[in-house]
Amino acid sequence: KKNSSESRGALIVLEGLDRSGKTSQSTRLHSFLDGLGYSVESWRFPDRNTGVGQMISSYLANESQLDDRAIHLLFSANRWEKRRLSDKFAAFASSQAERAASRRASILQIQEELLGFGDDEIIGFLKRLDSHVKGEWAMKAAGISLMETKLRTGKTLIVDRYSYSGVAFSSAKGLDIEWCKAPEMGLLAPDLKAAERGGYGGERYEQLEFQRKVAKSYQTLRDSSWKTIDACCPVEDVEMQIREVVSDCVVTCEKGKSLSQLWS
Ligand code: 2DT
Repeated sequence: KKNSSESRGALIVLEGLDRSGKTSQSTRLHSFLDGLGYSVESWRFPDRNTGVGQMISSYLANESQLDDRAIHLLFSANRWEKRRLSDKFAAFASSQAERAASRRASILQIQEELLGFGDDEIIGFLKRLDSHVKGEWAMKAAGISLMETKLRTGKTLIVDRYSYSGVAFSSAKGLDIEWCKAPEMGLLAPDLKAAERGGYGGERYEQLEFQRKVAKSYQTLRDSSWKTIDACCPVEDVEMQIREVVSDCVVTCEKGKSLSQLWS
């Protein structure tokens, strides 16, 4: 694989209105990067598989009603919960940090025990930490996010919707934009946001009038990592536009562009 554990992967976010083709484009992009030899993983928000995700899913399907602010915070919580390493690993890491600090176990022994976790990204990360710092490394590992661990160990993440959807959709309902941004603060900022323009959407939000408001909210969130893709043309053309901006981005990240946090 091209992204050796030495260089980091890119955090690529695809945003856009409903039915703008994000999901099929993210699949196409995944195969493209995979074909170039990158190690890639695809995520999407909302992640409907978690407990919070199930509440979101039933809200979107109009099976439950929630206050606008409550659903906003659930969408945000859904990103924060994905940030965490598993409780099991966090507990393990801090107990091992203690063992290493008091020299009851060598770094090597602990690394071997880590193999039981089977998450090669986490192991790879821990192995590269400076063994001279002794106990500190496991502490660091316990505090670092799953997303960051993956990126730092060379995995490129393609994320279908992220905080921008969170802010754009909720502020389109009339909530204050700064209030909407606040709970996203501290999540990792993407290296590239490919925002698809054009196209729109049986779920709750798929009405033209509302989509127009969302489009307006997206505009206010634009910054330098934001590349607009014209999604009105044939899918292959959209695919090419995305390939171009992504190719630049993965190379910059490989060369060591630093990670930052929202909303910087
Ligand atoms: P999908 O159809 O892509 O699953 O999205 N949404 C999404 C929000 O309102 N806030 C968020 O934070 C996110 C990630 C956009 C389902 C809908 O959920 C909206 C469309």
